[in-house]
Amino acid sequence: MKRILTIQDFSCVGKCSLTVALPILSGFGIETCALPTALLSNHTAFKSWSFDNLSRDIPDITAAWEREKIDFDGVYTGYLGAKELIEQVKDIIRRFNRGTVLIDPAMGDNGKLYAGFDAEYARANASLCALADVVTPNVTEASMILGREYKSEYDYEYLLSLCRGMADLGAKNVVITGVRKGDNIGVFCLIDGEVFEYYTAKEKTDLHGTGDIYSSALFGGIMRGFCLKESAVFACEYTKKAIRCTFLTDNPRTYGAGFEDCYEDIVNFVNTPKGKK
Ligand code: PXL
Repeated sequence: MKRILTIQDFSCVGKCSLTVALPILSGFGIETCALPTALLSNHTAFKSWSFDNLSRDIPDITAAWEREKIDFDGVYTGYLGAKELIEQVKDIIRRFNRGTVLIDPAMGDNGKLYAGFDAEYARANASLCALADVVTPNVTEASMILGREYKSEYDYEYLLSLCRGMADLGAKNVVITGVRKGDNIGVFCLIDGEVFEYYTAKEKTDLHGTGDIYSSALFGGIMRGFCLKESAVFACEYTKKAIRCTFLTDNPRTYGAGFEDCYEDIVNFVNTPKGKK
């Protein structure tokens, strides 16, 4: 069984980051270790929250891992929460990773950075994205990291230039998430230097934490040996279904998407015949 490390915040309420990544990656049959970068009462799309930056704990944690000779078959990072964590995460990847790196530079959406982040934080993420085998920004994140104009209406050339910009930073493959195309939503990717796009019908409302569901499912697929395209397609379909499942319940939308209700899709995907891999 593959052992991976995911590094993101722990939001106690409102499914996102670790509370999404842990169950999804476990569902893929992957041993999932977790390093929380910050502890929040709830994510920052609620009206208020508490926030504790855990960067002070990281030196002791990594020293213990070193003593125990712990390492990982892959590292997946998401929302971090503070600028100093970026350098710490880069150091962890260098010291403990011996496989695939997925960087989801979670920091904003719809043209705006999340509460607590500024342009300096966005730009500082560029050097982390440089370490990625796969980087999964949305259009907002890619434009902010690259210091480019954000466009809410975009075309093929704009998306391709964002991908090339991310690749120029050093990211080997780029998956731009949450890309709108008419009534559809999906991903615009640069995989091994070639464009790949995949879209599904867009559900009626945006939901919080769906980028985390996408990246977790994508990383799960990759770590179970599916190619990046196959994993990207599955992650689109799974995210869409999780959103649809949410609307079958009366759970308030801030609490996150109902990915638990379509959990069996992960197991079915993992068991897809070998030819699909
Ligand atoms: O990836 C979304 C996310 C993760 N973690 C925290 C957040 C958000 C989005 O707002 O606030 C703490």
